[in-house]
Amino acid sequence: MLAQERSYNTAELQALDRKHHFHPFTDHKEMNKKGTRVIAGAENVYIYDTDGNKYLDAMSGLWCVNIGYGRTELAEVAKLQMEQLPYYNSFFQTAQLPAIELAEMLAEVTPPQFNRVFFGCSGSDGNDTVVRLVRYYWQLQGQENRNIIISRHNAYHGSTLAGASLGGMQAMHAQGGMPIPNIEHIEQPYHYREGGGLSKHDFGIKAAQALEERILKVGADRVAAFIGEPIQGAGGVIVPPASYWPEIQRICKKYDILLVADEVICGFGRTGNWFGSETFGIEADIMTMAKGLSSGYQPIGAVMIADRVAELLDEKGEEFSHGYTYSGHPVACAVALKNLQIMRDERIIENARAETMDYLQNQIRSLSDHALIGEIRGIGFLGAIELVANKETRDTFDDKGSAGIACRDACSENGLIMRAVGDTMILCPPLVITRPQIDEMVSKIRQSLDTAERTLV
Ligand code: PXG
Repeated sequence: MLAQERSYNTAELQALDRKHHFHPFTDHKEMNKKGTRVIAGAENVYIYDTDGNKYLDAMSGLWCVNIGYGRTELAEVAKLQMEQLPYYNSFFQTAQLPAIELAEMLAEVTPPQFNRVFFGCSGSDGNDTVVRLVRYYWQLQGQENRNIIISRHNAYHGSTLAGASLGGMQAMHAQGGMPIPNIEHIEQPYHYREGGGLSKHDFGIKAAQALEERILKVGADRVAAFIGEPIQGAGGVIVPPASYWPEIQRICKKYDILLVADEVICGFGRTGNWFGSETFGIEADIMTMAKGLSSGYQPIGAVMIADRVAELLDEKGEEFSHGYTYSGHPVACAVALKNLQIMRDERIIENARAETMDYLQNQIRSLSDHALIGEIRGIGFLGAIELVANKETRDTFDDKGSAGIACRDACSENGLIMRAVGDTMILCPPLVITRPQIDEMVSKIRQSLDTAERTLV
């Protein structure tokens, strides 16, 4: 019997949850007013709660279920692997088959400069690894002072101390002594809100040149790396102008600074190519990956290391004093490997690109006549709908994200899961979403916008 067909006592589950569960990124007072939505099962692009309600999950969980829910092949490999070898580590010169095979597969699907991988459990710990790795890289070359990493305001790189410090989220920094030392933040390429009247092209160049200005300010011999998401996800799906990344690349090359692409959201087909770096022509030295790596079926993250970095580590390095008990966890690796094999063998990215990607982007843009919509942006299977009170002035209803909350709540009433980042509604559906499902999603969005509009004015 499928989870969604069983019967549950939702009120009892909610009471237990309220009593014992401290949730991530949750205002518990708000949540407890209505009780958590308890999810019981999922299939394809739909999730089901314990009251039997069905929702189209336009967020792929948390930007991760790229392959869609319910792929039993992944459950089967997890079972087999647990029976054969549920755990062994990769420390102290040992290895096991799934980690070796996944490493080989990652070398195959990532851009050509990548042939080595360090495994972790999430995107956050991956970015901790990045901080350790880039500082170690410069240390090995006798440049200990090259330890500054430049990131951007409104970036999201995770929730560990290093991840949140690299990120540019003020609310996170405000809760506990962050950023850690030697992290700098520059402006983000957010044309709609911060373009200052410039064309997209000129603004993209200007936003990228903030990197050069900061490098010169802190001293070129101090800067170890620049990190960026090809498209900022949690910041509100900020799609940079086409001029942005080539200019960032040029500046990194000029000052010999490592370029880190945080592909945690953009990786594994999200932008219509295997990696966001390919969509934007970024030639990264390091890539952080998680989420779509296993389509969220297992917690796993990975940091890809380009040959030029790996060769130096091999040549000059001793022991890299860093690693996690679950680095290269065999069950997580086996599941991730199967996920990637399915993506490759079923040509999920190529098919989605050919059949639904442009359709999705066109359909969401068909909403632009709605009175609440200021801007619609997106690439591949990522989209953002920014809500405003006034299309001309771009004014919002307030600075509390009320429009976003109203629309998000209306969505869930209408059987649609969307995420609100302030007043920006986010779309990140599984890559296997079909055209009729896109139609269903877009019509539910329009319906929800209408409801939100009525509550706001
Ligand atoms: N980098 C990026 C670009 C991310 O989007 C992380 C790193 C951290 O990954 P882990 O696996 O440690 O969560 C992320 C995660 C949201 C939301 O509300 C976004 C993320 C995670 C949780 C919530 O949009 N992104």
